[in-house]
Amino acid sequence: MIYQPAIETMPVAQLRALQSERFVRLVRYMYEHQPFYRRQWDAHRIDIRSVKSIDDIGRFPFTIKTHLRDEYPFGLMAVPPADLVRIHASSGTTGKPTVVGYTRADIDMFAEVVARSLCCAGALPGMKLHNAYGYGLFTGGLGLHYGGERLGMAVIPVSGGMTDRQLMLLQDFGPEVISCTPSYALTLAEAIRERGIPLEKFKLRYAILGAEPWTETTRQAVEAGLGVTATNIYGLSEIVGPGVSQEDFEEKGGSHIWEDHFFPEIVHPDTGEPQPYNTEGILVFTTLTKQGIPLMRYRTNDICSLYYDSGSKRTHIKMSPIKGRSDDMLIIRGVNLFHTQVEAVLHDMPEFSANYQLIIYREGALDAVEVLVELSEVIYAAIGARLPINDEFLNQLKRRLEKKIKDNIGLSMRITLADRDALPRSEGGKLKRILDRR
Ligand code: DLL
Repeated sequence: MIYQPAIETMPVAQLRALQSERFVRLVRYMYEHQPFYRRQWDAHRIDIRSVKSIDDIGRFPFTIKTHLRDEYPFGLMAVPPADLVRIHASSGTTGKPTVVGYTRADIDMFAEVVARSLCCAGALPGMKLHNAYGYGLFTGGLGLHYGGERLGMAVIPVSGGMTDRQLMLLQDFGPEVISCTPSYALTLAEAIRERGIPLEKFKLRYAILGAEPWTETTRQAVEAGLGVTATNIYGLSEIVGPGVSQEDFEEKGGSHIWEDHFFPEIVHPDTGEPQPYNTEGILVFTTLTKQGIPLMRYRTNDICSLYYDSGSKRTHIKMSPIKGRSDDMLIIRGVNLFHTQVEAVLHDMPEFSANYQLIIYREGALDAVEVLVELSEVIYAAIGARLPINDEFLNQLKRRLEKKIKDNIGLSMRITLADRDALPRSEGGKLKRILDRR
């Protein structure tokens, strides 16, 4: 089902006209209500009266996370605190978090784009949504919650963690849809297998996974382990939360960005120059309809590319899966590395599981990478429960993975087979895949 067909299938030229109209209005609104932008644009001598369409967007400077931090907590808000109905904050690992305030209209828009996303993921009114995203300052829990209700689903606000209780509710309540991080979906799938619960005990059909990068390796494991069709939901609190983009459950591959609310650009990481479609770079968003804290050309630091898919049911532009964040990119012996690249290599080798971790360490003066990876159930079934260390077969397997990584990524990495269940699992939130020991 398409939730809002008139918008989601709007011809691109019409969509562009709508964006232009909204953009011109936005620029005036921001100039009047956000002193930060007035100062910044005055300094850049931007005459906002000369802004006529979305094509003028390139004249505006970027917004970066530091700007939000500098204005902590409420300096960037365009409305007085009394007009806000909710405040979220991103979990910054260092320093102050970034704070986002929502007016009633913002919450309404947030619910609308998440309802759209849920439908795009296969969910229908009347279904039940087991929402295992964390409730709290993080936008995942409440974001999916309001979107599910808007669509007409019964939302079960489980939040993350307490896996056994989740398994009980999944069986007893029989939700057709689950939302959680991909790493937590793996945890659930594994727990189901370990406890020997047959998939017939569940009614799950769709999983909506996001908040961290993931690849086809994880998709396969989650789809098989939970008996679902799994799709990608993307978003960030600065822009709204989840529901900025969503993958269609029948098309898969890329995710539609809801362009009537969020105008996307891809820019070059170093020069900031706009990049053509199908070229990788930094994803930048301008919020076209937000009231509480509209942002102009916000650099997400997420790496992906944009493209129009003429074979799609909807007209909105698609983004490729996020490869990683530019600030999380490792540079190892001159080679750029995201952990998702290693995950993608694992995809071609069913002998390995989707549980892996990268350890970055020093080897003399150079940086080096160790891949810790667990074997898949296929192998355990074949060799018995524990890992025999000197088995020639396992050494061969390691060498094959080593070569595949070298061929695909261009780096030699040390492969270590981790004992079963030795690697950290997600307990509900985002999982840390990289351990920097330098
Ligand atoms: O993670 C919002 C969200 C909640 C999205 C639930 C999807 C589902 P933040 O905590 O502000 O917001 O983190 C945003 O997480 O810039 C990306 O780096 C990463 N991220 C989010 N979704 C995806 C995804 C939420 N589907 C940051 N794939 C973003 C890859 C993702 N990375």
